[in-house]
Amino acid sequence: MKSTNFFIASALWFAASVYGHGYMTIPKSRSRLGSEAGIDTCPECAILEPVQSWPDLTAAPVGRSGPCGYNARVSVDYNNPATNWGNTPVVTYTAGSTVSVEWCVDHNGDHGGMFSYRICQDQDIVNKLMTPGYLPTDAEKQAAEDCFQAGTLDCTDVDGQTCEFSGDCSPGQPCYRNDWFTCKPFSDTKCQGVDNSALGSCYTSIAGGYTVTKKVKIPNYTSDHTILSLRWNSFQTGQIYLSCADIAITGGTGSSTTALPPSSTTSFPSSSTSTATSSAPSSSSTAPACSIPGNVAVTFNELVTTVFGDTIKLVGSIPQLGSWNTGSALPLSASAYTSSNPLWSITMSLPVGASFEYKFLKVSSSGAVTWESDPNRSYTVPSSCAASVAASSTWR
Ligand SMILES: [Cu+2]
Repeated sequence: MKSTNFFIASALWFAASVYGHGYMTIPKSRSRLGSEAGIDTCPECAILEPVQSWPDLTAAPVGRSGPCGYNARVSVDYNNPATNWGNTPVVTYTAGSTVSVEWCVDHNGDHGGMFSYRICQDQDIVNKLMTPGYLPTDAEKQAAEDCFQAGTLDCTDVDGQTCEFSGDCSPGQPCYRNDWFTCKPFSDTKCQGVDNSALGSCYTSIAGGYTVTKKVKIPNYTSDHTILSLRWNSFQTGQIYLSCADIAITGGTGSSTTALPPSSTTSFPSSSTSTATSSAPSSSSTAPACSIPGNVAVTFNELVTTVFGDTIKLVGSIPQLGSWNTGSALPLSASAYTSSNPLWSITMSLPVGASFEYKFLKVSSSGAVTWESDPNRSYTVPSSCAASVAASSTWR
């Protein structure tokens, strides 16, 4: 029995040290876009290794991984735009706003540790990561990384957010800091313990993922196209995970130099997820006042044929949507349901700019729960107070 346990433990260790891992999912990172395009078969596998990832979180140079990550498994360098990522922002944020961001940790590769989101406010440096056909040198990648590290979006910048010290770090060690975000102690629930979300609440290719959600404050900075980077330092293994998303920031007073011209206009939410009919996030300053300050009425419409006794519910990655807890899922109304237009609907007040993933559930009269098929749907509430918006989709 003991030897069996030892064998299993060894196998798990092997799995954990080889597989697993994580990547930014909200906003959609280049890795996620690579995965959705079928190019990256393991978006959670962009690993910088072997490096000293603990206890000094900022000591290791990024090498070829750069601030956006290099996935050696599929030989994709995300520090360079490609057909399916890097050419346009996936989301527009308002300077000074607080937004929800998410990464996904794989079940087999939850190595604990700490992570930070960063924005480099030097457009010339960031442009090196956004020039089609140009692969930055390792020195340029490191210069960019240094700029991103100078632009950490501190946990402590968000009013009311709990910013803990890592249970795997002692006072006096360089990891003893709460400007970065921490996973739970490695002996406890690790990174998946941050949200306590369900297995499969976000996509990973190996063993299924758990969402890790935090709030960050967008700096007072303006750019038509810049980059948000995630750096996760593993506690368990000598590994660092890097991924990045293309974003725009409006309304700030600070900007350094000119962004590269966008190759096309921004489209978001992506057509690959839900079909969202919304007034596009507006960059104008003439938005009407929010009926509830900072909130927008969002209507979710789902076409799904049901039988008597069924209920359609909505659950998602943010607290307003139950944080993936099916017990907290929100019931939709069938008041407009007809056999030719089987409409279930719910309208909720959600924070401007909130980005999240969600799914619909079918709950039968017996209590049996059926999830929609993967992938998760995604939505970003417009950054202006439009009167109301709707996200419409059909059960899958
Ligand atoms: Cu791993």
